[in-house]
Amino acid sequence: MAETAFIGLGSNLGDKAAYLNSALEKLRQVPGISVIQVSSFYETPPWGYQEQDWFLNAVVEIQTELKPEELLIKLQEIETSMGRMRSIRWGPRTIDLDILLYDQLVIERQDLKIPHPGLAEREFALVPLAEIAPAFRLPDGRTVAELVEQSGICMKKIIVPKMMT
Ligand code: A4P
Ligand code: MG
Repeated sequence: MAETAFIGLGSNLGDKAAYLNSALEKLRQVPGISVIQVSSFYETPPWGYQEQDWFLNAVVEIQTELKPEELLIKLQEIETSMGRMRSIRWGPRTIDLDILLYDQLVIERQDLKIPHPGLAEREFALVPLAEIAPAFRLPDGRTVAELVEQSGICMKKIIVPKMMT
């Protein structure tokens, strides 16, 4: 049975919009993944390691037949195919694909944590997620909109550039 999942996309090197669009195209081509909705692309200040360029972030809703572990492997293959190198933690990257939510599943493994542990504090993930799925329920029963409200995040703080497709 297909499950609903949300993937966070981020890029802060080179032509960021082209990297996001290319990752979306590659996601569409994966057997067992259907892209349902894509958020706007958001320009966001770097979080964590600050000595780097601003990011372009987005969130995509998918329906997938893949199990979470299989989905993670596919996302990592896409990252690698797009020249992603892992050097500095939280550092610059051509493309970063994170599983934010997968149905109402909770996974607590070293290599896979769902919901994504940073979700509640990260405007760059929460704002695009709330744009496309405010009513989606987290494993704890709260909706995405309730999480945004409780986190005190201001939805208008992030610049939304023109849709670049
Ligand atoms: N991993 C565990 N759970 C997951 C999950 N739910 N989805 C593991 C994806 N991967 C998950 O990730 C390290 C390991 O996390 C993987 O091997 C996987 O098994 P990584 O992508 O190799 O390294 P990373 O991305 O540098 O580390 P991390 O901790 O994932 O960083 P984040 O949390 O992705 O943060 N600022 C703005 N404005 N926008 C951004 O997009 N991104 C980061 C990276 C920092 N600052 C940012 C942004
Ligand atoms: Mg990551």
